[in-house]
Order: sequence, then structure tokens, then C-alpha cells
Amino acid sequence: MEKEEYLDLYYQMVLIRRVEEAAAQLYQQGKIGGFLHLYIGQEAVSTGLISARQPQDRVITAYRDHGVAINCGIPAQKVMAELLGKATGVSKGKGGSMHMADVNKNFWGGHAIVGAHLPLAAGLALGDQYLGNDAITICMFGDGATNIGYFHEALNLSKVWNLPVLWVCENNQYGMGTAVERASAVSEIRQKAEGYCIPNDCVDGMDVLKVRQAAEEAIRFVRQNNGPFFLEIETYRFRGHSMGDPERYRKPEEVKKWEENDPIGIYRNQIINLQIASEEELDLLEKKAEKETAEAVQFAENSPEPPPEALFEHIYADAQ
Ligand SMILES: Cc1ncc(C[n+]2csc(CCOP(=O)(O)OP(=O)(O)O)c2C)c(N)n1
Ligand SMILES: [Mg+2]
Repeated sequence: MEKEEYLDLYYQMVLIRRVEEAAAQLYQQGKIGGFLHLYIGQEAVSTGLISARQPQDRVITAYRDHGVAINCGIPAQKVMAELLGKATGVSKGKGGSMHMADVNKNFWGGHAIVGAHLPLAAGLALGDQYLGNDAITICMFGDGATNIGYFHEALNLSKVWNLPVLWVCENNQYGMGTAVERASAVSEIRQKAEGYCIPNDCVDGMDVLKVRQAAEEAIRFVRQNNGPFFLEIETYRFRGHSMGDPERYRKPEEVKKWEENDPIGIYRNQIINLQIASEEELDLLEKKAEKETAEAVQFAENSPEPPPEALFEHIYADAQ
């Protein structure tokens, strides 16, 4: 990787963190309605993963989607405006936190029903296979989603039809307040892929470079018409499941232990130790991310609400 690429990964992770910290404040001020699931702690997962995709590759995820949207190239101001339900938001203010999407960036959402986007991912991959496109679909989901019927249907068909899809399980150790061991008969989630003869790997999700390398290999495998691949990425969410979670299901010491492995801190040390950039250069990037976040908040707050007529627009896709 060139120096610029290393720094871009750092910038994206810091920007996601700052945008979400600002979103948490806006939520507490009552400016964001509905649910708000923060990605704080998991930034290295989507940053490493999506940095390895080609522009033709599709990305689809669940409701913890703000960081994924930013990694897919959606400007922070459009993400923030969507959170505030404004007409300038990436989904025109009608999706909110869980439904960011922009097909021009090959980002297919943002889905609220646990596991329900996995069959959609299989469908996207089937479309590319049918048309002979050189594209793969990257489908991200949580550990909890692997206990849902959709997961098993989608994995099964993806193998039967040899679909170009990369299944990515973000194992953040919990589905809402339920620890993986309490909900899943298989604690090593990648083993579930074995049941469908899908090759798989597991990678440390607090290390963006490891994620990127595993993603590059997995994407190459899928693109070479080898069929689906399954990547389990071990991570942790530092905040509650969504805003207002009293977090009675885990001990503060456990959270603290993971916070000491902050993916941004780890990567900062790597960059300095590898002599890719200096502390000062990284501090400048932090300042830039703070500025971009403040501008995004201002843009969102000053943007108009969608007009009532917008309720009837963008319900069906345009015929092509
Ligand atoms: C079909 C369905 N059942 C239940 C819910 C309620 N629910 C929302 S998030 C969630 C936990 C999912 O956990 P996981 O897949 O691990 O994702 P994470 O929140 O950890 O990112 C549940 C049960 C839902 N949205 N959809
Ligand atoms: Mg989870």
C-alpha cells in the first residue's frame, strides 16, 4: 500500500468515530428519532473490508450501517442529514439511521430485520452471475443473524448455485443483550459455514490491516468463480446495542478490556512504528475529521425536512 492509502484508512476510521460521537449527542438532544445503533469499536471491520473491494462490488449490511455508508464513499454530511431525517440525507430523510443506501456507490443498504438481507445478497450475486458481470457481493451481518432461518437458506443456496458472494459475520460477541454462547450452539461461528461446505476464515477485527488482508484474499477467491466464501471477523461494540441500553448483560471491566484494544489506537501505533507517518501528521488528520464532522452537523441542522408530498415519491424503482 502507498502511504496515502494507509492514511486514508486512518482517516475513515476516525471520521466514523467522530460522526457517531456527534450523532449520540444529537440523539440525546432529541434531534434524531427512532433507533440509533452505533458502530464505535467496530470501525476496523468495514474500513478494512470495504477498502479491499472494487467499485463494481456490491455491499449490503444490517442496521449498524453508518460506518459502512461512509466507507462506501457516502459523504458524512449526507449520513448526518439522514440521521436527522432531512431531505438532503442519503435516503432523502425517509430511511433514517437503519436505512442508508446509495446504489450509485454500490451500497445496497441498511436493513432492519435481522438476517433478512442475506437472501437479498444471494439475489444480487445471482444477478451478477446471470449477467456475467465481474462483480461480487459483500454481505455483512451480526453473530445474532447466524441463528436466523434466512442465514441458512441463503448460505445453502449460495453454495448450490456457486454464487459470487462473500459472507461476512461481524462477531461482536452479543446479539442485543445475549452473548453468543447463550444463543448459538456453535460458539466458533465460522463452523456454521462448514455445514454448507463453504470455505471460511476468521480474523481479528480490531486490526484494520489484518482485516484488509483477509478481505483481499477472500474477494480474490470469490471473484475467480470459486463460489461463496465466509469470513468471521471478531470485534466488539464499545457502546450499548442501541441508544438507551442499560448494558446489564456485561461487566464494565469486560468493556474496558476491549477498549484497551481500540482499533484506532492500534492502527495509530502501527503507522508510527512502521514509520509511515508522524504523530503530527496523524493529529492533523484527526483535526480534519473533527472539522468534517462539525460541518456535517451544521449542514444537517440547516437542511429542510422532506415536504409532505415526498411521502409518495421513490416508492417503486423507475422502469428501465
Ligand atoms: C427478525 C428480527 N428479530 C428480532 C429483531 C430485534 N433485534 C434487533 S437487533 C437484534 C440483535 C442482532 O444481533 P447481531 O446480529 O449480532 O447484530 P449486532 O446488533 O450485534 O450488530 C435483534 C434480536 C429484529 N430486528 N429482526
Ligand atoms: Mg452481534
